[in-house]
Amino acid sequence: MAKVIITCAVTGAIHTPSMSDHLPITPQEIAEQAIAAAEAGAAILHLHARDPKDGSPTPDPAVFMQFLPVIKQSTDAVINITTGGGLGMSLDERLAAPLQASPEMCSLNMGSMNFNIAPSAARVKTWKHAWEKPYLENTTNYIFRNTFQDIEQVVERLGKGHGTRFEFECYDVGHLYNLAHMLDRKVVEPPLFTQTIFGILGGIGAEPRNLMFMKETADRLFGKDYVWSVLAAGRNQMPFTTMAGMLGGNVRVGLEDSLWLGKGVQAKSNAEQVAKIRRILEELSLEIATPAEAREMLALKG
Ligand code: KMH
Ligand code: ZN
Repeated sequence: MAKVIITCAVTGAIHTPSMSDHLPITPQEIAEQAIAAAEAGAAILHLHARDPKDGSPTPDPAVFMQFLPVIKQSTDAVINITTGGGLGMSLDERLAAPLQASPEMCSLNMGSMNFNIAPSAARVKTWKHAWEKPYLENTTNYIFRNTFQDIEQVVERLGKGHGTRFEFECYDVGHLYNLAHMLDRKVVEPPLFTQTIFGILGGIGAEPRNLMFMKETADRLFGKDYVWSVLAAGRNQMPFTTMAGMLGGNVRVGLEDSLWLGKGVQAKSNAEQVAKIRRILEELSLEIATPAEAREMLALKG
């Protein structure tokens, strides 16, 4: 059986500082947590940046450059930079840091969608920063824009321009068909690292039958041309990644996707979540892929 690639999504642009004291914000915190996650078993580190002053998501390449070299110096993990960015960023802003850093891997979101994270604001009692509440509430009227032209532009500028390969983010069944369309037209090349995503309000719900359906659809569309991975938001993170492991898939954890370790227990770090899923997978007699093995499985430039 193939080894399991663990991706860790370290901070993201969904959660805000008031939701958890453990969410890494500054370049130093992001670097420290990313390195610890790699030491715990993550072969791939999916990275966003935040404004060190107030924790708001930033596309500023100068901020990315404060932590990317530090992480590269201390780990062999694959660097995967977001092209999704955060609420309100233009495509050019979203591409600025990846184009400067030329990473082995970037995320590529496979369709436009509503993306509502406002419900998670209800749990917050006091706000640390003025931007957080409106940021979350704006998502009731937010369209996460990823048109066919946007997708092709990302592939053109990063894939063709820099040899970057992609984590294809598929939040619903239609996104798998969008990816198949890109494969048919030879816009993208196998192996397709396909991240199927469950439990984002606006995408497919976190129900086991949906996980099976997404897998079966991807099997039908891509056959041997894809490498399957799963992430699920919030409390569904560990159950869904466990199911993925049992079904021969790869997994993504990290504080971008969930602030929790278990019921009522916040994760104190990204490494804690990596260690937990690693423990579960190894208990199931599965082996964890090293960064070198992940590079080979995903045909990365290295
Ligand atoms: N926030 C995740 C559900 C991106 O950065 O491009 C998906 C993601 C998007 O990681
Ligand atoms: Zn992300």
